[in-house]
Amino acid sequence: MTITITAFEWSPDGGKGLARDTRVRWALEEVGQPYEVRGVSFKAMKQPAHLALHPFGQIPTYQEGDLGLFETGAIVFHIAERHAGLLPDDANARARAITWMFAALSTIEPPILELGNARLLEGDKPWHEARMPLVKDRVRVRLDQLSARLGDADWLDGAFSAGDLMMVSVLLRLKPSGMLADYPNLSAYVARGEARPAYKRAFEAQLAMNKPPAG
Ligand SMILES: N[C@@H](CCC(=O)N[C@@H](CS)C(=O)NCC(=O)O)C(=O)O
Repeated sequence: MTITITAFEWSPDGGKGLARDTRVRWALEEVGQPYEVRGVSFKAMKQPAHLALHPFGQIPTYQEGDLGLFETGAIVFHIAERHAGLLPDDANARARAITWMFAALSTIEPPILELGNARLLEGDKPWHEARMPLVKDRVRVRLDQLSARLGDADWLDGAFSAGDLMMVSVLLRLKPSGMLADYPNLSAYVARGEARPAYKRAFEAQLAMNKPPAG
């Protein structure tokens, strides 16, 4: 059955791979599943046809036969459950890998998103300069803890898993801030993720379809 995902017709990051379709592409590449991509404009994302697929008017979505999914956590989990390669066979190790997926999305990603929003959307506010240290501190607390847990391991819990895929994807969003440079083990962890052939294919594919709007 054909898998179709949606992605920005033109991503605001100019093809740096930070839009969330990249993590879905990466998961599909890791498990060797072919997929098609339908680009959507910002305008189309808020229209009824797309809202039927994604109630919040966002990308990515995932369609496979009569199954329609949104939310990258659910999509990557679905891919990992259906195909070998992203979750361990051992039940406890599998549960821990899933725990890391949730940790990436619900503990690490929120302060990173907050930082991105503060930098991109609030730069002109009179309180911006005063607020930035607080926002950065919230990110640092989590990076300190994650760095301590990872230590000198290659991946968070044994072999590479969907938990690492999600964690690396989330940490990649910190790149523009330069904050990862203070954490050599996390920087190396992210670089290991980026070096995976499946990530490279996903990155190249999103870059190839990233065309600025005409005019
Ligand atoms: N929690 C959602 C977040 C989805 C999301 O924020 N998508 C962004 C692109 S990376 C988007 O569509 N932004 C446009 C908008 O919200 O209007 C997920 O993980 O799938």
